[in-house]
Amino acid sequence: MSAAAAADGAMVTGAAGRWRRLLAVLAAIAALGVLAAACGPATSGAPAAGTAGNGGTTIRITTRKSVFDRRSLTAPAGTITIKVENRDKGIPHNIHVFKGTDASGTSVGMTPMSQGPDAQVLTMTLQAGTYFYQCDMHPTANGTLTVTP
Ligand SMILES: [Cu+2]
Repeated sequence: MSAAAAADGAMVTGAAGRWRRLLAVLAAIAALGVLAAACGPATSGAPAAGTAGNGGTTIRITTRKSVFDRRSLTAPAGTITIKVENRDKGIPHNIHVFKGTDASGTSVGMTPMSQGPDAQVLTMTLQAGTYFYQCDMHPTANGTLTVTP
C-alpha cells in the first residue's frame, strides 16, 4: 500500500466518521423530538370525557343575517376551538368571547372583523364557567358558552 493510498484511506475514513457523527447527532435530535412529542400528551393529562382527544373540543357556529345560528354552546374545560362561518356576503362579523354573562366581562378571545363569506377559527383555553359571545359589529348576535368542569 502506498503512502498516498493510505492517506486517501484516512481521508475517506475521516469523512465517513464525520458523517457517522452527524448522523448520530441527527438521530439524537430526532429521538429528543419523539420524546418531546411523547411527553406532550402525558404532561397535559388524560382528556376529559367528551373531548376530541388532545386537540380539545371544536364547536361550529354560523353567522347568517347578522345573528349566530346557535345562542347556546357547551364544551368541557380545556382547549376550545370555535369555527365561525360567516355566510353574510359583504357583511363584516367576528366572534368575541367574554367571561361572565355579558360583554362587560374580561375578554378571553376574539377574531378580527371580516366580511363574509368567510370562515374564522378561535382557539381558547378556558376554565369551567359561564362565558358570553357576540359579534362586536352586531351585538344582538350573541349567546352563552357554558364550560363544564
Ligand atoms: Cu356581525
